[in-house]
Order: sequence, then structure tokens, then C-alpha cells
Amino acid sequence: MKKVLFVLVLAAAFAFAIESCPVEDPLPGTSGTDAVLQYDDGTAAWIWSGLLHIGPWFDVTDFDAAAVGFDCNYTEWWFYHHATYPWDTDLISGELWTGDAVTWPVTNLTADTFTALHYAPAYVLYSPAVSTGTDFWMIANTTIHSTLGRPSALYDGTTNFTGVPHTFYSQDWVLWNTVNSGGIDIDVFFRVEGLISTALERSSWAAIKGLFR
Ligand SMILES: [Ca+2]
Repeated sequence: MKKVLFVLVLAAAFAFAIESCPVEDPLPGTSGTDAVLQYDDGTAAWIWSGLLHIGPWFDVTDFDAAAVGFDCNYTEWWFYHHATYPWDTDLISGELWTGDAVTWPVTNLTADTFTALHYAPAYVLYSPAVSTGTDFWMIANTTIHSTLGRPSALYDGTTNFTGVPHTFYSQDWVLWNTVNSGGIDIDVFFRVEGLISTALERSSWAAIKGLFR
């Protein structure tokens, strides 16, 4: 009986643990094409486990100062199965939400269950594309399929090119924290691909519509 109790207590403690460890076999740089937006630097450095909602807040004007909108064709998600943090599932909910780092995620745009892969990209394709606006969240929600905050996502080991943190996590959907390894706010390997619309494109289109009206 004592042994059973001990196992139960251990399991309960484990379920709420947030843990992280370095990647043992870092990939070389894998920066994306022009159409792929990413805050991570392409060099895998950390694995974090036990996070319930994780994701980057995308501000498309970080990538094109003239951006006025974004139509997302697909999202790209990287996970890592580390022996120290075995997965209880490889299923996860990949979600897009409106919002920024002031409002946090506000309105759900899409949610799709997909299968996470070990140290390889998993893709969620959108047809039609999802119009996100210039500020939006890409969130991995582990609460639907896991009781351990898994699968564990992959992170780099650096701040990003914007100078402000873009990857945050929340355990209660209210308080959001940066993912901080060794005093550095790092970036999750979650990326989006899509079409950036710019003010110029919109005004050109208006002019064309005017011409042929
Ligand atoms: Ca980084």
C-alpha cells in the first residue's frame, strides 16, 4: 500500500513540473525562406517540458514594416523527445489566436490536433488561409491530450532580432511569462508561412479597382 501511495504522489508531483534541459545534438542553422516568419535563430539549444500553453506572439511588422495584414498558409512546429521527459502523447493542439503582448491571446482563429515529431518539423496546413492581422499568437496547447505538459517543444538559446521577448508560456491562461534559460529570454521553434499584405498593395489594388470600375 505504501508503495502505491508513493507512486501516486510522485506521479502528481511530476505532472506539474516545469523542467528543461539542453539539446545534446544541436542542429546546424536552419533559417527559413523569405516567406517563413520566425523569431528563433535556427539553432536548437533547449527543451522545455510541462508548459501548458506556449507560443510566439507574431508582429508581422517585425518582418515587413509596411505590413497591414497576414494570411497564414501553414504553421511549422518543432518538438523534441528527450529520454528525461518521456511523452505521454504525441498529439497536441496547434492554435492561432488574435492578440499581442499587451492583450495576450484574445480570440481563437483556429485549433487543430496534429502529431508532434521528434526533432523534425510538423506542419498544419490551412485552406483557405487564416487571416490573422499583423499581431497574433501561435499557441501549442498541451492540455487537450497530455497530463504532463507534453510533447516538449524545442527552443533556441538566444534573444531575438527585435530586442523584445516574443515567446511566452502560461499555466493558467492569465499570467504569461517569458521562457528564460540561463537568464536569456529564448525563442520556441514555432514558425508561420503566409502572405504579408502591405499598405502599398492595398492602395494599388484600390487604384486598379478604381480604373476598371
Ligand atoms: Ca532566439
